[in-house]
Amino acid sequence: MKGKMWFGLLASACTVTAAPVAQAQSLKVTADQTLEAPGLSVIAGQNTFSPIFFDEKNGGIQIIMQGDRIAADGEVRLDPTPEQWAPVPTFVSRTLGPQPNQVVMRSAYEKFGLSYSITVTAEGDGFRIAVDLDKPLPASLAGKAGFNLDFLPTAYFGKTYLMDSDPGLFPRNANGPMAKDGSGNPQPLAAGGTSLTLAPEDPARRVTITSDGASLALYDARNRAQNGWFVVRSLIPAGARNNAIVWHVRPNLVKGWVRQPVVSFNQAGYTPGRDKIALIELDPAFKAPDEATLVKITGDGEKPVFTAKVSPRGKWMRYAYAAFDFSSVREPGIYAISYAGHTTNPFPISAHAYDHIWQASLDTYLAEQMDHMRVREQYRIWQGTSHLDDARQAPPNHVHFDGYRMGPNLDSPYKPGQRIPGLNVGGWQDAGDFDIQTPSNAAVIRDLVWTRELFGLDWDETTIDEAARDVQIRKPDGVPDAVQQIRHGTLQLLAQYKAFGHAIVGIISPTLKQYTHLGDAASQTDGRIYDPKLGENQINGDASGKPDDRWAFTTDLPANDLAVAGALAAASRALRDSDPAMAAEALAAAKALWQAQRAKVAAGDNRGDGRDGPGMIDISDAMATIDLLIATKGDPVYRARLEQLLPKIREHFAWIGGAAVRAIPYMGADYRAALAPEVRAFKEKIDGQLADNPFGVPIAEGSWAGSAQVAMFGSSMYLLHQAFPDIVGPEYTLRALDYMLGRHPANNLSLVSTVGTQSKLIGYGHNRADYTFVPGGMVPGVIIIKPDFPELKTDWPFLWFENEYTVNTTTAYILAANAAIAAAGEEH
Ligand SMILES: [Ca+2]
Ligand SMILES: [Ca+2]
Repeated sequence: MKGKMWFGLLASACTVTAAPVAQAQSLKVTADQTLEAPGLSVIAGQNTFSPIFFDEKNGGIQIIMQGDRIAADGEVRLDPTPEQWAPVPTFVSRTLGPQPNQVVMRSAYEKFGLSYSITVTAEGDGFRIAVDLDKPLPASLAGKAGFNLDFLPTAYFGKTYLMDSDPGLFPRNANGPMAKDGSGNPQPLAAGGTSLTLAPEDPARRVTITSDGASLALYDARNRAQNGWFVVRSLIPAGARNNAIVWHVRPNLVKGWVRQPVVSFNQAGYTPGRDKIALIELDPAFKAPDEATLVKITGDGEKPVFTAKVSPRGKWMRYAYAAFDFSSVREPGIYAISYAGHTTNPFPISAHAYDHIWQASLDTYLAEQMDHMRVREQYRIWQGTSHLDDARQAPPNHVHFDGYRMGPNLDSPYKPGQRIPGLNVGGWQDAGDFDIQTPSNAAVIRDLVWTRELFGLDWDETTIDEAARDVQIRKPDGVPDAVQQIRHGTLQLLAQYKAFGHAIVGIISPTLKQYTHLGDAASQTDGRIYDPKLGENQINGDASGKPDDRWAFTTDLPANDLAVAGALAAASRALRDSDPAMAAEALAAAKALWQAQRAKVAAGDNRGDGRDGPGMIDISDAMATIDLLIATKGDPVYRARLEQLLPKIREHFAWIGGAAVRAIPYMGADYRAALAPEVRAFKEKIDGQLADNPFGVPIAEGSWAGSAQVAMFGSSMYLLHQAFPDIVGPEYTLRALDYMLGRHPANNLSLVSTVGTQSKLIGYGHNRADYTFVPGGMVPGVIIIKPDFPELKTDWPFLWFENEYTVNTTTAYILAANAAIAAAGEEH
């Protein structure tokens, strides 16, 4: 099979060396059933399409080339440019094939009567893909089903392609052409050839695909949706079965390529007295020096000031790690780390290093997410006044495309489609989409109240005028922004309570077309209340005939009620001075919501909205009880309940432990004595778990990256440290800060946009189509592409599981950052 035509002209330079080198570079199957060569991983059927989000660009056959995952979703698809919610195949199995270095993936579209295997076999210095159908295509799929392989747009911007010998440029912007039939389908950029080379000029990105039989087409799926990729496709010929599609894929292997070390540290720098440990992430094939040097940078240039041996930190995922400890350097200044011939970007050692690490999260990101307000920052309007037409009652028995679902009972006095007055106030748009998720809104309130109670949080940089629905960033109004934000969230939670007598699941766009909205929140709906008596384009005062008002999903879920009870109890404390009437109303609602859940909690009613894990009812009950206990300064009702909850606190200590110690001042000495062994046991357990990775924080390995868990870990450990300083030290909280601000796998960017010397500046916020950021937002961070590839893309904004800011992740950061500042203050 070597020396075939597809091997091509470009290979000649690489093949002049002797056969053993080519041999060494050919793909080999691993114990994890991936195919690996130096600088190349081909993974098939390891990451599957999501049951909630469908196409996440993390399924099928994927190619990691010289350290970047440049291709994904190699699968049979029913459309040349499928969108996120288009039909996706069901993963059936992954096995090793009968030939050496061969992986066989089986998939199916049951609904369409299509099942097949895709066989990936090492071939030369690339691989062969063969699609074998169990039966020829059903007539309904002829001319529709094809094999697609998606290439990451940012990997190919500014580069060229060759379809056979016909050259083309990858467009920087989606520029069509579109089919003229009004279908909304893009036409291919190039088609009709049997050989396609992507980026022939770039050895790090060059991939040649040759098809036996079926011709190749190249599409720009961004013509249909901004998050589309470049799609290479062959249609499956009618009647074909075995070898229905055969591709030979040859990613260029750069001879001797080794991934360069990633030196990761806190991009905000370090306070002089604290520990300072950089981690070095190493390709196991890299010849790693055993020393690193700290250099100091002044107006006269840079000079080495400290050199030390690095200490091995073991292997984790596909990399090896080493630590460079420069804690002994305390002199304020600008520093950088020099390792293996490369010097990092600079960072400060300074008593002021953390003076401004969380403020943008509060005064800019959270302000930008405020619903029902106009948000201005000097010349820039972040959004016009949004969603004034909230909200209509969602119908029963409805499964919504974003995971919301309504059962047969509405738990609401309103009829399906009926307008619910009063909901068009307060709250935050949860994330890069524009819905109000009640539990995350409740978490934002709690985080802000706790940060204020524990650490102050008197920052004022923003004018917030609820009556005028007006927000102006960079214009202090004399009122702490946190208090104003707490009030803004409370307005929404109380509005829900007044309308329904309970918390609801949330408020979201009724149609997919509206949901995919990108840009200004104010234009997601027309802001006018839907009146069915008006024609679609008719307007009458504040009403219109457009049924674009968001829907309220009103199911009464005990865990949500308790989350809201806790948030309202917390809010009552924060608002006591500035708005005693609202504080009293919030506390009364919190008590009533808590009381109304007693029978359901006793019955173990653990219903969720499909997003919550099991056990949430106990966690929510404990959290609500603690916030009510604090709000009532030790009401015996909540004391008694918290005593009863001790076994649940023990069971879910990672979630509740930090909160549990906040209750100590209101409980008897027995309570503290009961917690002490739990804290000790938890510390032992967590130390054991954390030894599994070099970063010293819990790293999520699921389908959404875990910066939020790291933030919660940081603040919980600080609360445990405060209450039991002899058991838990401040180092966990500082490690959490280090992780969030850059000391994490994959790269060294701070996960909080604009915080630190280098941060994530291409995020999945409302402005993601512009490849920009919302200052202060924290992204989820590093995901594990299974089986072992840690990924945080730097230049592509559309992977929500790595890049999407959420409000409660960001407020969890505000709390954790303040805890870390306090922890750093203890280390002298
Ligand atoms: Ca303010
Ligand atoms: Ca409307």
